[in-house]
Amino acid sequence: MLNLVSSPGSGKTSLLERTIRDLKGHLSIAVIEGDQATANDGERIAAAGAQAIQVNTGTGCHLEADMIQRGLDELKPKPGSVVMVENVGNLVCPALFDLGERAKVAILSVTEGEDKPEKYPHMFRASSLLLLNKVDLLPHLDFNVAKAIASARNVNPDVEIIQVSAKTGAGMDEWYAWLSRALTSVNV
Ligand SMILES: Nc1nc2c(ncn2[C@@H]2O[C@H](COP(=O)(O)OP(=O)(O)OP(=O)(O)O)[C@@H](O)[C@H]2O)c(=O)[nH]1
Ligand SMILES: [Mg+2]
Repeated sequence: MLNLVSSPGSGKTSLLERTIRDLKGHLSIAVIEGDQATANDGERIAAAGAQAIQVNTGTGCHLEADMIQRGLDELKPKPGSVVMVENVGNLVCPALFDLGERAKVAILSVTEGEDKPEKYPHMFRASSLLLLNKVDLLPHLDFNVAKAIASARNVNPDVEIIQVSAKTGAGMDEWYAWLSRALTSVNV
């Protein structure tokens, strides 16, 4: 199980949709979607072809382990499958809760500014992997990739970083390779 954490709109659901479509037939993926309200993301995941359940947290700003337990009871993921948890979008509270995941994966998109890792260090320190998303937009922005990478490594020297675009598919093979390694190792 991986716990996807990020600010709202960085592209968590888009990355999951593309991953599900690209890995269809190779990897069984089940998704627990966390949002304060709406079933939008659960519906998007189902349309992409994966089992999904939607958890609405109301006023809550993060998922907790008992919600995951109830979600898993309902999902009943097949042995050998990957459960992707899309946490509620924000860079603060999801960092503090262990859901029983193998790893947290942080997503930062290039429209958010390079300094986010240092401003929200707990989230980036708790994550094993950082997906830097929306790199297709770089030609239109002042975003400095080297600065963003330095900011992430400043708070978490061990974090792995992969530049991706859920829109064009750039870098996604590297993410799938990471996923494949995570499936076969205990420490990611
Ligand atoms: N250009 C571009 N747009 C993207 C990319 N990934 C996502 N988007 C767009 O960014 C917006 C938000 O994407 P979502 O996938 O809904 O983001 P999210 O992180 O799941 O959002 P919440 O669940 O609300 O926190 C949508 O309009 C996507 O089409 C990308 O790689 N490039
Ligand atoms: Mg989403």
